[in-house]
Amino acid sequence: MNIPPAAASAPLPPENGGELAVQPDSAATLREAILRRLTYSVGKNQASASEYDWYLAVVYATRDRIVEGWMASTNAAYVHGPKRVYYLSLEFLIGRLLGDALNNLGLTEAMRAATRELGVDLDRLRTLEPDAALGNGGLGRLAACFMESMATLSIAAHGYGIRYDHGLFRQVLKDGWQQEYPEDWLALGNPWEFKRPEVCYRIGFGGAVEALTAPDGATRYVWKPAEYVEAIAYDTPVVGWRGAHVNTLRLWSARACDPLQLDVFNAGDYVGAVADKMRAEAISKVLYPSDETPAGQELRLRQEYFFASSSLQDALRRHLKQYQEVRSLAEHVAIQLNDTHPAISVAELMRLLVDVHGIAWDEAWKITQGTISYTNHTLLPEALESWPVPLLERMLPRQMQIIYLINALHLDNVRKSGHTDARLIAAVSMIDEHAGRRVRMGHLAFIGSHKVNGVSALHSKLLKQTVFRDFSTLYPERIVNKTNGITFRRWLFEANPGLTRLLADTVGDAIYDNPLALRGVAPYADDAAFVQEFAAVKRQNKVALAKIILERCHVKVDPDALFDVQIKRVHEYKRQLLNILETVALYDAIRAQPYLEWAPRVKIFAGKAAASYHQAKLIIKLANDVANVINADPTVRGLLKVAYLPNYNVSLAESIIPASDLSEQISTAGMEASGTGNMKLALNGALTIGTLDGANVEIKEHVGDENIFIFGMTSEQVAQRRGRGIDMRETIARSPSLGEVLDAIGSGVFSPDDPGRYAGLVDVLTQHDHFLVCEDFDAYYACQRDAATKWLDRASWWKSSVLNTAGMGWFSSDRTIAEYADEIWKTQTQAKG
Ligand code: F58
Repeated sequence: MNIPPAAASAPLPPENGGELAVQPDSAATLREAILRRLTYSVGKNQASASEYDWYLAVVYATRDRIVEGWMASTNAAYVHGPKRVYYLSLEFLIGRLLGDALNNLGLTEAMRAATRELGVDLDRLRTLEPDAALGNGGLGRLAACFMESMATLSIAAHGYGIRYDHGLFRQVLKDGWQQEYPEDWLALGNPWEFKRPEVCYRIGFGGAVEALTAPDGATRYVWKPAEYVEAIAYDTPVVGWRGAHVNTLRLWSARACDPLQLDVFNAGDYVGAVADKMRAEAISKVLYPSDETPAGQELRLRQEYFFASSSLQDALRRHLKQYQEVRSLAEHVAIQLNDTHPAISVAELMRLLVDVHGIAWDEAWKITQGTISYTNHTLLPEALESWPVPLLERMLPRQMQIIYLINALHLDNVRKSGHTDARLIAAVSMIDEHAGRRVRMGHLAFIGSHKVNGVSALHSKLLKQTVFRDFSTLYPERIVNKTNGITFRRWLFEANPGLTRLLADTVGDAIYDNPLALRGVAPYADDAAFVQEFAAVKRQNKVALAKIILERCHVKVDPDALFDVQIKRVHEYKRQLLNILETVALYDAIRAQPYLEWAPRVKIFAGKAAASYHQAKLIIKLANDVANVINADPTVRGLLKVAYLPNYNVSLAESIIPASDLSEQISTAGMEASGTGNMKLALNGALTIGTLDGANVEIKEHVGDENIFIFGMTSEQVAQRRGRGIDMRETIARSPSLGEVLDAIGSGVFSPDDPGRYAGLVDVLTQHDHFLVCEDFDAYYACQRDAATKWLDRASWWKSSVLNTAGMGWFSSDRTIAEYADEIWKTQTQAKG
């Protein structure tokens, strides 16, 4: 895709004195650059180069074009002193970087031509890059979108996280069962990163705290850890749109202070000699190891502290270098905690300020609160982190002392402000006394922050009413909303070049710099010529996806059928099960009434279940069992097909999303904090079928009620319904269709090899349906029929589809980040377009 230069009015980056950071290279220059890199960095000549060698040479040549801008951006932050932002996240789901970098540098077409001249295909090379899957799902992908938007808006930002040796597992479907295999994204090295061995911090664990009395009588606390681990920095440049600004994603890798115990080795115990090294390096080995065992829990807490402490030490070092003192930290630095995983930062920053830098407690507390803010991503009680007090006392004794003191002072303030009610005091305490004593990390993050945000309007409202109800009464100004967004560079320009070209040709190049310019497409929703081209782009994307489905699922699908897509982590609250039940009901209906005009449909699923989440894994198996039966049934005559694409990741999402017609966003209302897949799909012209949950509510407002299919209970109705109990026998008795579906699944129609496989699952739905699948079933089924009716009236469908794309500009993560910058971080942005 050839992206035109920015409009003359677009502000130019300050660090280059008004010049665009990147002057587009010609294909000839790039070709030379690739060949130089092939020779001097990869050590190969053209004759002996493998595809992967070419890939490396292309990445190096691309990276070279980022590095100068990177240094300029880094320097500018020291010279001009803008407020810096540190985004602390245990997850960055960045995916492949080559397409992103080329696209943002405006070099995609020149690079394509350069590689073609060298006899290699750029698109093929791009597929050789492993997906960097350093995250589970939405939370991690949001961090990646935010990094790109912060660079685009020229915010002086660093992302801080962990450089896991193994990211999210690779999912294989064996006979429909999920199997997990380690992901080895670093097996062939990582050409994007720069190791910084000189940036190394010692991170302590365990030991004891000594109280020392200074000559003036004051007490100083000195933590003497029993063990140290080193954190080594690896930097990846993150280039913003049009290459104007480049930020750093700094990921920490754990290294033992001593590579081995020589005396133990010399005594012949070769395994024992490296035991300490193994223990230290386990910290950055795997993303979210299972926290079901005590050992696993401890490792997870070690990860959290390891990355929080190294990031804070690094941020303080940079601040000291620039300002020679730490007192002005809150003026110059904003630290955003992505969920509670980095919440130990509150105690650690206090420790660094008080114990290491000698700041008095009260002043240190002001600095900490002024610097830190926290984003909540879930209301699910089981997902709210808390750590056993004994574990914290053992592993981080000084931080635990600090937490106790923060809590005591906080509860004092609560009492002083007239709230003496014991229930409220217990509810806002950082220590949960219910099931053994535990530290509530959400409370710690809340108290240590000047702002706390939810990720959609509904979620922020519910935060105030539920998880932080009492806090919200005590600190009414603290909770704000920042509805999530997505970067259009990856999720529209790169993933859907055909649609991007059409949109730009129709309403102009403004769409490249101003997402709201997409509104200009709305008047074309009734324009037959435009709609024809719009539909043609979609069809082309569907043909490409059909090929992937054939290759990976061995299912042949018709690109002219309605592609009905549910792609996300598999979780009961997301209700993949509701979708499967509807699939079975539709299958029954097609067979019962073959003479009706059915809209041919392909149900496409993709998503991973957490390795220890047995119910979610059973749901994946059910989807696959249902697929096998339906796909093999000739009486369906191809009117319904089901495909479960294995190993969902960012790259697969980039192929599925542009090819989707219908986007399934059917969580139990009140349970999906926001969703961001919903935004990606609607932007690419898919119509949403969904509940009034998370950001669906705002998507509805932006695309218009006629262009979205909303069904089911609202969050208030969900709360009421649960209040009446979650036994669904009466509900099922009222819905013959649901009853039949449950009978079929429960009696083994889809699992003849093991007829009892789903009996337990059906029992849960019948008698303990916490996610209210049964209660919403009829409304969902009816809404799906409305969707089918609209599909059969293609003019109406395409009109709605165009209006979805036209209405989604507001969901750009540039808008979200600009809001964080204005209202939370108080840092200036270099607004685009
Ligand atoms: C997601 N959370 C929310 N958590 O579910 C989604 O609604 C929201 O759009 C997104 O955050 C971004 O705000 C999420 O992805 C996780 O992946 C957990 C991380 C910790 C382990 C369990 C999963």
